[in-house]
Amino acid sequence: MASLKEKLAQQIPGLREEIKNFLAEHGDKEISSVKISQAYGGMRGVRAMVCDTSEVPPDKGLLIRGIPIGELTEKYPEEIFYLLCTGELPAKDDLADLQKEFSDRCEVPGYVWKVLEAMPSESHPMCMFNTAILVMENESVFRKRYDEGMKKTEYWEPMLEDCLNLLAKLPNIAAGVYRMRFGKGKRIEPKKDLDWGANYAYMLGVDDPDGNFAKMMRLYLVLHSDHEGGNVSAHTSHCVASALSDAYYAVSAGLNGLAGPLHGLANQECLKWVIEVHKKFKGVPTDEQLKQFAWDTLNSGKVIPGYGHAVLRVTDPRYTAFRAFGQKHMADDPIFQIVDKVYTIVPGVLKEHGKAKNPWPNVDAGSGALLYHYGLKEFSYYTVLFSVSRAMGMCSQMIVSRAMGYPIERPKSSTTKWLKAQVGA
Ligand code: HAX
Repeated sequence: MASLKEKLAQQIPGLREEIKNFLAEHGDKEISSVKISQAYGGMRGVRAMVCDTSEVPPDKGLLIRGIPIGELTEKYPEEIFYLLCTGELPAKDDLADLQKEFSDRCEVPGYVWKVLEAMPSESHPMCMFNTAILVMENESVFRKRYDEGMKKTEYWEPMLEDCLNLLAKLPNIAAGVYRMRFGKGKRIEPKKDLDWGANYAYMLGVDDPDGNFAKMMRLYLVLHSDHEGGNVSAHTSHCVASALSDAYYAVSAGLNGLAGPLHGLANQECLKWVIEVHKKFKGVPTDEQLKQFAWDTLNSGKVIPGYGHAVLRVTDPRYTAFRAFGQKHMADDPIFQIVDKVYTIVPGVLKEHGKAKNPWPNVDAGSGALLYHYGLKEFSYYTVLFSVSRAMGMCSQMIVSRAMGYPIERPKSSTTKWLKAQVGA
């Protein structure tokens, strides 16, 4: 931890000064105005919060600390976490240091397994995963230090400590949930010498003779790590943490949002849709068949999962990265071929349908086919994989927020009566 903590300790005083001066000079200037339609419309496009770890320009897609995600696909997830927190990629020694921190802290307290074992056997894997995180709240260093009375300027240190402890354990917990929930046999203990992503792949127990599943897992964890601050999971965890709730409360809360079908659960829905296509047409359909299937989905009042986005207006570069991996490693797999064909047909259908503001694929459109190829066929587990990765984004955002001393969130809501009065309606 020395390196990441030292790096943050070096950066934080300068960053605090920068924001203080910026606010003193420009704090009164306006950056956004709000229409009534936005107040009723999920606050789309309202700029009213700060997130420095990443941004999503609608015409480009995810930039992590200014670097396009497409340029980071060969990195380890641990490098991405360091980048999210500090704005810089780690040097070789710093990466080794962070990997050792994760390895040293990966053991999961025994009571977590007991709680999971006591849950109904048909519990959703996301509910099991989020419960495991919440039940570990008792481990929070932040809460203990807060109860002892720590200075506000020190908040980020135990927050970092909690986040490292939590992130280190997530692959172990997630793999344990997989094996328990889907009857895969005993839990597999972590290997101390494996990196975070490869260890997760190893503990799942998926056969991986050539190491490509581990490679895919690292890519998966890199691509899902963060997506600026306004999405449901990031915003929820940020809001909860702003009350000085610790990382266990805040990450669990954020992931409960990720478990919704319009957000992280979409990846389970996507592959389900693709498998339905495969089953119905007994293989890869023709263009016409696929077009008709897409129309049937829309006409039955459902969305086409994996397509559209609240912010993006181009093909999600994370989808592009998964597609490139699929083309390299599984071009002959019919499920991957269907996913690829969907990309050539569905945007046209959605454009003709005329509702979705963005007819292009998001990250969830491609990831499931890759997991399926490697034998991870339990769709309801897919959002847990997403969660392990997205926890890095939530944690980095919380560390930065505590470092900068950002206050409790409290936007103002309005009644319909008040809104009507404002416009004389
Ligand atoms: N298929 C059919 N209709 C769609 C659609 C799709 N893929 N995407 C959007 N629309 C519809 C919306 O349902 C909405 O219809 P109503 O006016 O009848 O409510 C209309 O088009 C306008 O929606 P929008 O402004 O383009 O999109 P939103 O910001 O409201 O919603 C969603 C963004 C991602 C939720 C939406 O595109 C969707 O439901 N997509 C399918 C589910 C999905 O892929 N979710 C994962 C998103 C990525 C993510 O967060 N992962 O975690």
